[in-house]
Amino acid sequence: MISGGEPSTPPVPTKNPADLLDAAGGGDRVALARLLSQVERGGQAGHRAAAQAYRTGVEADTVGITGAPGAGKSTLTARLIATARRAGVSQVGVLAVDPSSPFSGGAILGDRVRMQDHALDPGVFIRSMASRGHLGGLAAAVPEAVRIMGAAGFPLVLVETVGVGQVEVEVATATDTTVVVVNPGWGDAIQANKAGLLETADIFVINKADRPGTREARRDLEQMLDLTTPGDWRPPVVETVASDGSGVDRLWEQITHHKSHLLADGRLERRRKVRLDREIAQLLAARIDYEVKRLLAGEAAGALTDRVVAHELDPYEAVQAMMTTVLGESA
Ligand SMILES: Nc1nc2c(ncn2[C@@H]2O[C@H](COP(=O)(O)OP(=O)(O)OP(=O)(O)O)[C@@H](O)[C@H]2O)c(=O)[nH]1
Ligand SMILES: [Mg+2]
Repeated sequence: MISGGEPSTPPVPTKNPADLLDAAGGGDRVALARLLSQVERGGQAGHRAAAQAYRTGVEADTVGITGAPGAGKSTLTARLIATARRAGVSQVGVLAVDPSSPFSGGAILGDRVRMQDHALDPGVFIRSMASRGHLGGLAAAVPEAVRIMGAAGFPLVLVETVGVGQVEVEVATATDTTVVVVNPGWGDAIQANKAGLLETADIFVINKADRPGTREARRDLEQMLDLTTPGDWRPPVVETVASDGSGVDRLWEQITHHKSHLLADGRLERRRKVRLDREIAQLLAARIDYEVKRLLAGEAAGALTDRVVAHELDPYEAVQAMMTTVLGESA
């Protein structure tokens, strides 16, 4: 019967991370988006989702793309998506992260527009993320989001981060390969150096190489690289014109090359361990901070302070008593 029947009941949307992750792995983009919203909001639901993803043991290769506003990161990212897809990568996930923006879920409109070539490709998923000022901030949410995309079956996740500040560097280095984008002319390379990007870059890109000053930018970068202690990987400097695609194949080659370098001699494991150390330290600090605030808001803390006021306890004894409450007998 076409009309007059019972209205069909829509499926009950689940919030259970395990079910959502299963659905996301099966190609359900709504489920994937829901999981990413959970980690973006932070807190327990996000942690549960990320924990579920972690337990699958499936991880994406990750490439961070960072640089000053307007350097051409989104244009470049759109090109890289196309290159990766041509190279046979089954699915490419993109996280466009703006640490300075309080908006999210599509806030980075420009990125959406520039990447819209891929909107109809079912092998591509693009998501914007902004800070929203939650506990731990974006630096905590990004690795969780990457983890979810990896577990949902994306072998490659590109993370575009706007800006060259502390948080941006942190987000950019939460990936296996960090690409730092600068533009021709003097100054950009020096800015990148000041922001600590020189040590964290695995690959430098001089984008907008169709403009004057490309040689100077290369010279600046190479000179700075000469001065840094030689490791076992000297970041290559790749020139691109993202707007017409020149140089992007060479960039992809260098990304692949860096991946092979990481796979040799256990470098990737070491790098991931450093990241996990940092992530665990941040999670622990956030957790302790939360517990301390909860404790201080409670009645017991007020009672302890009263006893300090009455000279029954000194402030250090009061702190010790609170530490024991937070950390148990080991405090
Ligand atoms: N001439 C020239 N323009 C380019 C090139 N790549 C990008 N652009 C232009 O530069 C502008 C900024 O490009 P985006 O890709 O949005 O740069 P972005 O780094 O993602 O910018 P934000 O995300 O806002 O920081 C756009 O107008 C692009 O068309 C290039 O290689 N040459
Ligand atoms: Mg952008």
